[in-house]
Amino acid sequence: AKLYNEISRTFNEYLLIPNLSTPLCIPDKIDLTTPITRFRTGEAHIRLNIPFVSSIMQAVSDNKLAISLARCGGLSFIYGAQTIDSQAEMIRKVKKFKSGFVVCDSYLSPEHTLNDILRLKEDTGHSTIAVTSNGNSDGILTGIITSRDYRISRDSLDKKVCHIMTPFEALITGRDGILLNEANDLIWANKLNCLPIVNEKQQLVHMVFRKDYEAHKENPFELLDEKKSLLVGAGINTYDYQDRVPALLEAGADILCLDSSDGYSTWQYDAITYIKSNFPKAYIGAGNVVDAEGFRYLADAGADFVKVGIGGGSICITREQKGIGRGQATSILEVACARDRYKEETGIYIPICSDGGIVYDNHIAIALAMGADFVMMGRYFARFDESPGKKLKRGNEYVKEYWGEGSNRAKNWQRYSMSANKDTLFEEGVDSYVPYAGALKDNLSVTISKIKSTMSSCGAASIEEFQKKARITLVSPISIREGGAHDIILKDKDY
Ligand code: MZP
Repeated sequence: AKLYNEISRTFNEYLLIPNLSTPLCIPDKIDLTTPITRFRTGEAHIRLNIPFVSSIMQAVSDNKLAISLARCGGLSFIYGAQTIDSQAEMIRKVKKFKSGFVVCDSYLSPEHTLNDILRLKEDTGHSTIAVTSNGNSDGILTGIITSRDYRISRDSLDKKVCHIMTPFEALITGRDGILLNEANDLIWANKLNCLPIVNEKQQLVHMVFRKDYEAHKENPFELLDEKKSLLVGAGINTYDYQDRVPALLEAGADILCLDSSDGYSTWQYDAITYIKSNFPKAYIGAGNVVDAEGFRYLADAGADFVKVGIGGGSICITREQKGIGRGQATSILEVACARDRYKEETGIYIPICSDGGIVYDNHIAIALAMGADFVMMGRYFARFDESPGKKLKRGNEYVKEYWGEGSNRAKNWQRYSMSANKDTLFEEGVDSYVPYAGALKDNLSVTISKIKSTMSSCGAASIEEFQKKARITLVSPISIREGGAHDIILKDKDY
């Protein structure tokens, strides 16, 4: 046997050392976009607006959570431990929704405004509407706007009383365009750094963000009332991919991911090569692996991204049951080096995803700093209103159900076992509760704010820059204790 001298470590054992912060990396300027599929420099690839994907789990990623997360700029992989038809149906439900948002004007009478807004929502498939208003109609609008909508008052444009989205925020939140319907809304175009499209009477008919305009320069009218659907992924296994993949692609899945607790296997190699040769346009991630060898194997097979992590999931008992696994930080550090070597050798960049074991928001920042391009989380998302688990009251607290794919409850044996003998199957996951935390969007915006703040302290304005510049230090158990509140009496502690 080969004995590794290096200790296998977790994110909690590291801290980041600040670099020089400058006006270029204040939180508002930080770009969290990240690649999730392989590319050569300059080649097209899929990018997310924020580096978060939700786990391929029955307790996490159904269509409801997928819609919510995609609207915030992330992506869900709809769980694969269900029939092909029901998984495809979930994909279709997500694809029905559009990522843009519409701005309509309230210059009409209140009844008109209400009907117009409802019709616009219906017609465009957008569930978020921003309504421009003048002072008079504010009261009326308050009654008809839902929590997802925005009220934008012209009077407050400069005062910033109401929330006006900048193109950057629009990007971050996954919204990609705005529609206005009045010539004098040109002023808005400038404020929002958009380019106007005018009709033959020089009336403004549409506004687009500059980036979209560039892509449609030849015929900007192509963009009118254009609908972009939300991004969605889907988990698949190494057993029925020949039937499942065409159905999921047909339903509109943007990206697939082979879901296994141990992805360093010939089954994954065969599945990737089969999918790549039969569906050349399909994107497919693979995993999970924890070292350079596993990464290289899946990269050579053609994986578009590689997922890293064995045994670190909050509901996972694989390490106890099988003695297999590796600390998540050590795994990411090694795989990130392998990814960079692969890029030097072949010119191809293959994004890596850190999967499982994120306990605090700062672990996300550390994972990115160590080289992950995005993180996959289960426990984090299971806590929200949108996740499939039931919300229950336990004592004085609300909790949500969260169960592992390797638990008896999930029965997702394809993820764990190669054995045909059902009598010898054993659990690798547990059934549990997590504290209920409210709406996804509210929690995610706080997490994003913390990550941007960390990156700002580390002098990085993008994830790529963060990975290059980050200075990471190992901490002793005593200094971990020093990092929390200590040697004081907390006011809200019960005695
Ligand atoms: P966490 O975010 O809850 O810490 O970890 C979620 C990850 O744990 C999933 O993305 C998946 O890779 C892994 N997982 C899911 N089910 C099990 C299990 O039952 C598991 N053992 O380890």
